[in-house]
Amino acid sequence: MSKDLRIGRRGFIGGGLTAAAAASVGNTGVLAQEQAKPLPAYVGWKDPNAMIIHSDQTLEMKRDLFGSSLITPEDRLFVRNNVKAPPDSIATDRDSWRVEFKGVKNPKSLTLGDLKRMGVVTVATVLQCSGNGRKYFMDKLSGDQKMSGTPWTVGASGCVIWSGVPLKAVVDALGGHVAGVKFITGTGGEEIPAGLNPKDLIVERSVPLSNLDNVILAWEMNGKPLSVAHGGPLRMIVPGYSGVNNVKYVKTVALTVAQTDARIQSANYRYHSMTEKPSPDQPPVWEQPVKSWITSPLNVKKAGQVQITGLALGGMNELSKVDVSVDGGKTWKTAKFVGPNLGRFAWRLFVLSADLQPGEYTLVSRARDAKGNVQPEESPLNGSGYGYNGWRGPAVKITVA
Ligand SMILES: Nc1nc2c(c(=O)[nH]1)N[C@H]1C(S)=C(S)[C@@H](COP(=O)(O)O)O[C@H]1N2
Ligand SMILES: [Mo]
Repeated sequence: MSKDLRIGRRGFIGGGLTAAAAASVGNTGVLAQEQAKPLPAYVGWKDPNAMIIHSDQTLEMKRDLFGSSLITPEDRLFVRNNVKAPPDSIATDRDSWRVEFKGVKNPKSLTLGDLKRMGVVTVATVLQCSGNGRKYFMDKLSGDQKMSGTPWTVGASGCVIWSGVPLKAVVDALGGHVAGVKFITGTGGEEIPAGLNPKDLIVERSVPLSNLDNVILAWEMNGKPLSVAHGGPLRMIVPGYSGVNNVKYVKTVALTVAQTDARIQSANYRYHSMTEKPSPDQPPVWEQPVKSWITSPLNVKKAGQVQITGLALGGMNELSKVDVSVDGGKTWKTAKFVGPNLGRFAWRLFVLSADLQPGEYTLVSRARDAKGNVQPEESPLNGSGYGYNGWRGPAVKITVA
């Protein structure tokens, strides 16, 4: 039923209604269906009231739940699996989980127990699906333009604290990397069903070797052993890089000369135009761009003093400033950063105190990083809807009475 509605929604768009009208018509129905779905068993412990269930493999956190304490609790954090998640039994004996290290002078298989003896660091990062905000691209499609993928708004994101061993410490202990390598390639531990081509399904991602000082192999999230849903027993974290590069249940870490030819690297997660087919020579989805959005208020307000709050991330860079507009981007005021700065890979909370008289307001925010990159009004459209960081898309319309 919900599948039919989805097809119906695309049908509407193809059928010549304006994209916005189609989205609002279609969406009410799709949302109603989504709310009715129960949580899938492997994430049955999530807060059911916090999640928008797009499918069993794609669960988004509701926008009004970002809160104002920076860290996203695990029971609300979005979930995205490209293939079916492995069973919880892979984490029965966590310390015996094995990881194969390749592309080092002394290649070796190490257990999680071994890794825990080699070093420990913590890092706060924004974990965000590469397609977060795809809905804002979809809303603007015209004519016969089509885009597939989950229509995430802002909730395929969270800021979490990881603890684990720096990959550099492991590579050093194994004699350093062999000559000529250019990438760090992590492989997920999902079992590929027999009869299917592993290259088509395996979650194997390559990122540039320049990340060697940042990457950690994490066994803990927000102070607890990492759940299987979020990649336990062990996950490769590439701080600043979008979701897909953070390989869950990592079972092989290889320093490689070339990027993997797995489909998820070679064809998927590439920036390509609406008309091009994905190919390995297009830019990969790696570093996250500077981005922000309003988290409160999201609806009707009483006239008077209002604290307008939001979240901003700099991707690879520190943030320098966030501006907020209550008139849809005509005029801007600089917001204040609030609370601890958990480092350049985390997001920051910002607030603008405003005196709002009765009327209609459109709240938007625009972040700038320390290198001078600023959020554009709209992100350039790309065929798969990756990397949306426009300030216009997540605008909030409120009525002040
Ligand atoms: N092994 C493995 N790692 C994976 C995935 C996956 O399907 N399998 N999905 C990726 C994608 S597309 C995203 S957005 C994030 C989602 O992380 P989360 O489910 O912990 O929120 O994990 C990434 N790492
Ligand atoms: Mo993703």
